[in-house]
Amino acid sequence: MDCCWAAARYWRQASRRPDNWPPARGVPVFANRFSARMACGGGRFAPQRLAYFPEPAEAMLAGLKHLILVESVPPVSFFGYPGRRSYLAPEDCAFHVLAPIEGNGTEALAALVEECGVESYRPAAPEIPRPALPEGAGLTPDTIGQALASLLPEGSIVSDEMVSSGEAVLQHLASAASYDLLPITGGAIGQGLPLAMGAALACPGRKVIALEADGSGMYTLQSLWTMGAGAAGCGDGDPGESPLPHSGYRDAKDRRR
Ligand SMILES: Cc1ncc(C[n+]2csc(CCOP(=O)(O)OP(=O)(O)O)c2C)c(N)n1
Repeated sequence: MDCCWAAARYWRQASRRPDNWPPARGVPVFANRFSARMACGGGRFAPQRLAYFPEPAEAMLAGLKHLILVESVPPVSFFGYPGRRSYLAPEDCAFHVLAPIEGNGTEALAALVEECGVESYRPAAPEIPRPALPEGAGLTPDTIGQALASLLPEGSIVSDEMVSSGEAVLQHLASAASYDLLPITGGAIGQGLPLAMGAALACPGRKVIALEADGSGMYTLQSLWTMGAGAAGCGDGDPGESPLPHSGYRDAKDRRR
């Protein structure tokens, strides 16, 4: 499960009933930037994912005195930078483990809700209208995000290795249909394309979309061949879609004739 998800659900319940649980108002809910999978879109509450780079991540956590960890560990930078602390939260921030990383965050949060005397219920996901396609605009991270939010099929899987373009694209997907986000899980680049290929093999009925930065993609270009050659029934032009200028391999098409 995604810990912040559950936290968000209960927090939203509390925030809808401000008279019942005033201390819960305004509590920020963060999601681990490096969680391997996160359910998103479909009108779900979207916890703030910590930024990829340490400077903006530190700015997001600045001033926090307490961080409650639910199936998570204290957030650290993805690289050890000389002269910088690895921990992203302020030095005087206290960590409280509500559920350890191998624990059951859902149960822990449910127990917390009960302890606080707040009625528990699962709010219905609101209907969010799909945004219109951008018209006559150039290809930018914003227009890619808008187009995806408009067209993403329900239940899609998105492999995200956009690096510095990521936030600009993903901010638009809050209004997309329900999808699973598979982000890069650390500083070592090159995972996005093979991850998309693996997801397509594992979930043949679902649309898999690889959002790939060009520099990162160069580390594992072989995946494009695997996709283009239609490996394991994932061919026919639908193993994964990439905004990289890739319109198919003529050689692979010729071989299929
Ligand atoms: C395996 C590995 N080798 C080298 C690096 C160093 N590195 C960090 S970012 C980067 C280039 C990323 O370019 P791109 O994917 O186009 O993303 P952008 O920064 O342009 O958004 C490199 C080579 C790394 N992070 N991981």
